[in-house]
Amino acid sequence: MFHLDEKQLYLSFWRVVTYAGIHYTQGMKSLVSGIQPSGVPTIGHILGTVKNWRHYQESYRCHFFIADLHAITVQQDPAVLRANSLKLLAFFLASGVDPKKSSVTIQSHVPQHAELSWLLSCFTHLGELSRMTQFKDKSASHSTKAEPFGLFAYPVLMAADILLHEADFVPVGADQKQHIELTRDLVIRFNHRYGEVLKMPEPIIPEFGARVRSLQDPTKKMSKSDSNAQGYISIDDAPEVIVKKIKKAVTDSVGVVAYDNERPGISSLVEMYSVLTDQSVDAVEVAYQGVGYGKFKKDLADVLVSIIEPIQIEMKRLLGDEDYLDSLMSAQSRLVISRTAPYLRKIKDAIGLL
Ligand code: AQP
Repeated sequence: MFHLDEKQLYLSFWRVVTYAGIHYTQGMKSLVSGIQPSGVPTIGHILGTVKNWRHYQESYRCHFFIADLHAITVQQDPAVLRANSLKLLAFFLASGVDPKKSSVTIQSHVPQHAELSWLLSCFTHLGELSRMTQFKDKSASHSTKAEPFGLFAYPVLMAADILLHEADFVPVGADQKQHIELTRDLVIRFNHRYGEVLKMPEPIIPEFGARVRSLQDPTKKMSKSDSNAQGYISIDDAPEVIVKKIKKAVTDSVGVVAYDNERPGISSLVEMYSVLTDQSVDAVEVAYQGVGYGKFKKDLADVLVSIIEPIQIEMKRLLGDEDYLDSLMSAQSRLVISRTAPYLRKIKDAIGLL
């Protein structure tokens, strides 16, 4: 597994090539990452994934996508899903994704994702899927036997997303590690049968910020679909809402600003502050020695606002220009379809499909 260490960024510069308006450096390793439009992104998405995308696109051939096919594994209101998908596209761009350097698509606009998912499902064991903790967690909210098959098959579609783009690296939060392991097992199984066709991906999991926790239940991950909006900071939250949510974040009565596994509430806030300000946890602890939670929470809220506000302003501008977003979506999906179709053909040839 790769951790976020500049030294480990694989740089192999040969020469720059331009393909359908996107400038790539030949020989660059590739990287894939996506987010579901199952709600409005949270600070967990910024810290766990998007924060690093801007840097990745300088060093890797990146593909970023809005995982709408994944989102429908849980029931979605059609109008809300459409709005969230566009909002997520604007969020990607406002966070620094540059369509001249990286490709960015809506997953359902590239049918190869779903097609490869079916092919891979024929190599996936039911037992493997039933061991996935995300399936167990999410299916717990359904009445018995009413879980959709798509929720069960979610990791296979995720494997298809990664393998279709021949990704060398996949930056994910710690909760997704099990899905990447399944993808790697599928590569071994498939290649053992058909030769070296699928590329083996490596996860990139940041040591810190890989699992931003709920502000109300710090034993749980912060999630955009949490029924308690006090549990997350969303990209839609106004500055005063952010301040209030952080003020109400669950801590303890010890009153010492420190990272301590026995105190998940304050530890989670310390971790968030350390990642947002690029300081070590030790430095944060020293800076807040003898200072109560009140001052620390105020500073954390200020940092959050300073990061979220510029993204909000840029998102608003982009969402006001639907023509631009529409033409970007069509141009990018055409590009990605033409790039991935020959590789999918190669996979089908290997299996023996005429
Ligand atoms: N709280 C988090 N901390 C760190 N990383 C996170 N990610 C999401 N939440 C956190 C990372 O973002 C990537 C894409 O996530 P996603 O939205 O597609 O799916 P998710 O992980 O299921 O996110 P949510 O917010 O919990 O969505 P819902 O509520 O719809 O299930 C992943 O790499 C993820 O780790």
